[in-house]
Amino acid sequence: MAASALIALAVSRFGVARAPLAAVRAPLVARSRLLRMNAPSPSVGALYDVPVSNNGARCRMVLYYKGVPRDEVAVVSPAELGGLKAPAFLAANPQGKMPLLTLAGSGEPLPESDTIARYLCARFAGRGPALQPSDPLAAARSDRICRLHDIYLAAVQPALYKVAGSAGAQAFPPFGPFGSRQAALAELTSQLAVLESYADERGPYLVGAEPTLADCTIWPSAIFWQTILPKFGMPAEAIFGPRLSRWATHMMGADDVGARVSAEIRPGLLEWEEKQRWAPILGAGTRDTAGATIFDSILDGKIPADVVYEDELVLAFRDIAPVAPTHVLLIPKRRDGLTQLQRATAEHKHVLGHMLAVAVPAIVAKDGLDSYRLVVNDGAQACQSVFHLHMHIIGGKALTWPPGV
Ligand SMILES: N[C@@H](CCC(=O)N[C@@H](CS)C(=O)NCC(=O)O)C(=O)O
Repeated sequence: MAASALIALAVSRFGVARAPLAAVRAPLVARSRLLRMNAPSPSVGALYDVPVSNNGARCRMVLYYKGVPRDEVAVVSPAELGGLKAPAFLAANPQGKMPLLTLAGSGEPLPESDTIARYLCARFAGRGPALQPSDPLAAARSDRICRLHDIYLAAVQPALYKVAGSAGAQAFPPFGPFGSRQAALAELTSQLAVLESYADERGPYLVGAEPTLADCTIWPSAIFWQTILPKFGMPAEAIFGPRLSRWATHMMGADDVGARVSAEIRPGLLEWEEKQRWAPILGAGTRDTAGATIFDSILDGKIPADVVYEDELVLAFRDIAPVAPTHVLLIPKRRDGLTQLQRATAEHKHVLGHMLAVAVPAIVAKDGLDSYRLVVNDGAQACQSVFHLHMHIIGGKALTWPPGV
């Protein structure tokens, strides 16, 4: 790559930092602005990152453990390049994500926190703890935790705080390969059990007596889990088993680097809270404040119903005032704000799709119907009487058209 690194002064939220501002393919306008600043450059590179970023904090922990000063690696906000999705940033990291390390001199961009962390370990090998153990088994134990994080935990991490339908141009939707937030969060908690089994029994670090890349990788995300999972009803004490609980106490109370990164991340999460980040996110706290309906009594078993179908998401039972030989009401078990169809958001896509593509076919098959009508009365004027979304499945006789208008 052509040696085209640019030099600039940057002020990050971590304090004043002098940094080369990316350099590589920055647009000319940014380039001339940066060159005018004429400030000394960090000798190794600039880490584009913000304090709340857990992936970035992995790299910052390496820098902190190794005591790398800001005049060697500066920490710079991506805003200096116009933001993550600005052409100058995308030119260096086409994924539009932080962290990104741009190397001084060559301007070579290194994206991906695991790659950056390993580069920094190698580049500053003689300083601080190795973080990559020389013992092959210890190294493998650290690596398997990093892999667990990046492949299984990180895939569903955005379910903690990203609204559905917000994926945009991102490579992964917030629920990862899962259909719903609930399923993604269930996966996250089951992967935390795997992490618990990988954590060293005695510690105090995840792989024994010394910190490794495993701690740098997991600790920033652990701060997210501890802060956010309780919003989805998971008790704080149930998030980590005994090994991870002991480790988290050590990282927070006895490890300066752990405490420092926590102090960087937590205010960012608090700011998200203050900006109502979780308000539109289904299941984070109580969003559905409408009163209980007769369907809640049926779901609770307090009122008997002639149930024809049930699975983990929905319940179907025969209408007590049938208008045709088959007249079944199909409801989501968790109302989750779906008092009526017009309240549906992208968060409800999974349950709505499940009703149409899984539950309805099963129900009509049971009654041997090859013709039927699905009706959703959406609102009082459309004759909705119970405000808990429901579908009427009507059939078993010749129906007329138009339907009751
Ligand atoms: N696999 C990447 C993931 C990077 C990532 O997801 N970064 C987040 C911040 S922690 C980000 O840039 N999010 C903003 C976005 O995706 O627009 C890594 O480990 O570096």
